[in-house]
Amino acid sequence: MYLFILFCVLFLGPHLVFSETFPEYFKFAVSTSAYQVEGAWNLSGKGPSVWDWYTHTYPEKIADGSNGDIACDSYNKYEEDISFLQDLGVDYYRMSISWPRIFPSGYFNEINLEGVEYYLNLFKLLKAAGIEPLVTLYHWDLPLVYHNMGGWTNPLLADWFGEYARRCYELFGSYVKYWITLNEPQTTCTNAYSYGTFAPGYSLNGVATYICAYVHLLAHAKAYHIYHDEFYAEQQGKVSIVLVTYWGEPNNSSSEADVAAAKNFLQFSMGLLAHPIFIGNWPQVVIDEVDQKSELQGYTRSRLPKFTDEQVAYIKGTADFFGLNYYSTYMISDNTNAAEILYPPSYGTDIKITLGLNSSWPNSASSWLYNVPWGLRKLINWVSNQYNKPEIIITENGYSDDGSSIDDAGRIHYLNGHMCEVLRAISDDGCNVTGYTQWTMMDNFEWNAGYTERFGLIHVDFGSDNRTRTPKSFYEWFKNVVKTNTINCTGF
Ligand code: PNW
Repeated sequence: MYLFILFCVLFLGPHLVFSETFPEYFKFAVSTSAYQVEGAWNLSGKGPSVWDWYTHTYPEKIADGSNGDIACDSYNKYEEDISFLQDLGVDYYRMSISWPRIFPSGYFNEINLEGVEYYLNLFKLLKAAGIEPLVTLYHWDLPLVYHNMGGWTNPLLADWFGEYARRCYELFGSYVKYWITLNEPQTTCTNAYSYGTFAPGYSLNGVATYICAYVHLLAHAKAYHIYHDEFYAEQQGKVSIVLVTYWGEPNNSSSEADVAAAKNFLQFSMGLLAHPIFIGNWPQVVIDEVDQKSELQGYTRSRLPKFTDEQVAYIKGTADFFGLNYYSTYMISDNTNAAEILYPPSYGTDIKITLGLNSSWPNSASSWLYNVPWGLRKLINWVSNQYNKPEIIITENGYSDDGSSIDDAGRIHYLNGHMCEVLRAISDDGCNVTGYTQWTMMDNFEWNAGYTERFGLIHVDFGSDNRTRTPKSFYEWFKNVVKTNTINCTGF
């Protein structure tokens, strides 16, 4: 009998019971960002951001010609938003502060107290509801003046960002214990500075791509050090950054070239930002490839800006956990042809790969988003192995619908699969994942897709003046997972 019980505990336990229960310390959250939900773009003293300028100047670059002028109107409806969060029972709420809402000129010569008050009220209400704020300092809404001075290609932005971070720690640090400096520099440096699809719409592929990453890293490190030098002793919080990549699976796993190509892809996408922070300096493969190619292209210096030894040391170790976003996977093939293409220079030809998809993967309302749950487990393992087993918080993962129905079976399917893979990464693989954040709490302004792609667990009626919020089916499903701390992974 004892032997039988021992057998059950040791062998069956982890599979039958434990594999479906999240660890006790595990935290659940939902996420939003300021520009995507707040609205009130020019009210109560707020200054303009690069997204205000971009959507107003180039409406044709947004799928439905829309903008975030009103968005979900969360500037006025935050109390209702918080009551939804409370009802959901989440441990955290990931949100961002709009820099130009509190410093309208972008600089620190004037402060908009109404904007400060807004965030203080929000944090107080969250605390009262027992919800921990996880606050992103910068989620893409750069004060317009900095864009006019070159934005993320201007290294001085690192100092301005550092000062902005200092002011936020001073103003809000007694309420906020989890800070994210920057959201997804990878996405900014590709979509916004290389391909021209996000504000400010720069098409400076292969050059600005790396300058942008360089400036983000200096800015992040500055904000991290300011916290630890000036605030940590009193505030005792944690500071990190949110990084994203697709998982890259070798197209043909028995082809050495494809396996190497998939490795390169991950170093160029995730490694570009994570290696300097978690290991030190750019990944060697990025240095080698971009330097060599720049020379072949006749540049007098590499397109990859170099860090000094002091900068390498300054950036290294500036994360108290790993903020990881995951949405989808690509099949990666080696592309030796790209190695021969010299002009125009591009990030894509630097990596020398071809991106592919598997036709069996279910799609979403976003052309780039497929339902590939195992990619998340592989990515978590890859991050754990590359960066010495950091604490990982999944800071975004989500699925888009087209807004036509609140019956979102596709979302339940996507998130059930992904959350089960997170659980396996913890219980079967021993990765240190401590939290999971669903993107996003409610339908909102989805950047260049406008309101045509909806990631919310709450539907928002953008045609109604009061932006009526209606929970989708996934809402109750997620609420139950949060409440019971368990998930049914049969068939996933
Ligand atoms: C993230 N891609 O952006 C952002 O942090 C959110 O603001 C955004 O709403 C959410 O994901 C959904 O898109 C991404 O092309 C944008 O792979 C684009 C990609 C990934 C993430």
